[in-house]
Amino acid sequence: MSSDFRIFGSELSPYSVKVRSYFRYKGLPHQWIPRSPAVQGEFQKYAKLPLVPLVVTPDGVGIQDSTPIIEQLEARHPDPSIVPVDPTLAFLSALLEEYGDEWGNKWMFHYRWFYQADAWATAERIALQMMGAKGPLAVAEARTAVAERMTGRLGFVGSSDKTRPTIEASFKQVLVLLEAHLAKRPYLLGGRPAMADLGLWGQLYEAATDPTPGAVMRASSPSVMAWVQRMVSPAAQGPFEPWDALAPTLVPLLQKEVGGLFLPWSAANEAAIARDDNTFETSLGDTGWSQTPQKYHARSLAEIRRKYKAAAAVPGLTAILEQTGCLKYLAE
Ligand SMILES: N[C@@H](CCC(=O)N[C@@H](CS)C(=O)NCC(=O)O)C(=O)O
Repeated sequence: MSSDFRIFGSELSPYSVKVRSYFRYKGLPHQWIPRSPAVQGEFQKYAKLPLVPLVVTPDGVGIQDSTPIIEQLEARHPDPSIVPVDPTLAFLSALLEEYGDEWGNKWMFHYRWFYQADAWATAERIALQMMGAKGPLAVAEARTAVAERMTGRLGFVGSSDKTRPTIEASFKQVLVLLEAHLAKRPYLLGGRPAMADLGLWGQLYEAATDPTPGAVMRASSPSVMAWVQRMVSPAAQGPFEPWDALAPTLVPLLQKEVGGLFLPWSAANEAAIARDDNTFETSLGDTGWSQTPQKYHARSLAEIRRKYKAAAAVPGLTAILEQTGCLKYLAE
């Protein structure tokens, strides 16, 4: 049996490239296996859900869902750690990872499938990965099918004519906030990558490869683009920084984005699931939001609350969460 891990993934999947960058940083031997019909039999042997990434360990165990994948591997291969020793930073890193995975996915998915130029370009890349071996006609047919299927899923992440201004304003806002933060350091928490980088980066890496959001990023955010490039194969350049050094440019991100948009959205989504509603309406910032609830997200919100409960006694953490408007959503 091979001593390598196998990652079944896609270059177009933010959660797959997130896991691949983790493996590269840790120096864990692995094979990257693009998902296609040719590997479907092997994929199905180990996958419980039809989702990538799927990691198969050298002893033949399949693991899915990027956050648990990374947490399980981190427990077994602690060095170099992507979790800061300071428990305040460790929690904020997990919170930012969750924000990237869940809210950042809205920017990525919206821009990718809302605009025709992006939908067409991405559908072409997916079709080539899936059907490239079968020739141009199979690729052309797959491209149309992928574009139709994915455009039809825009509502699942909450993208619509109504929510478009909020999603796009948040994307542009986060670029401004990250540009200020990353102008002074290579990674979000200082000299080395953390969970926070992995979650946010997966989404922004994908956005950078799509025509519309990629053009916005290249025109406005050179430090973010340098980080996007760095995170493809991250390397430690120094230690994590202390909170006091990070705070001036990280507090605005936590306040405006995590406490201002992501967590209020999470709470409204959770309340709708509890009521068994088919749709929910809320206001985020200055605009209205409506969508079908996202069931998976209620589970990951519960998980981030569990992490907060475990860290709540850490001196200073609660004050940061209070200051940034996050506490009321986490301390329930
Ligand atoms: N929460 C999961 C999300 C995984 C996920 O949504 N994967 C998508 C691609 S990004 C997928 O496999 N979708 C099914 C498909 O494209 O056929 C994770 O973090 O791994």
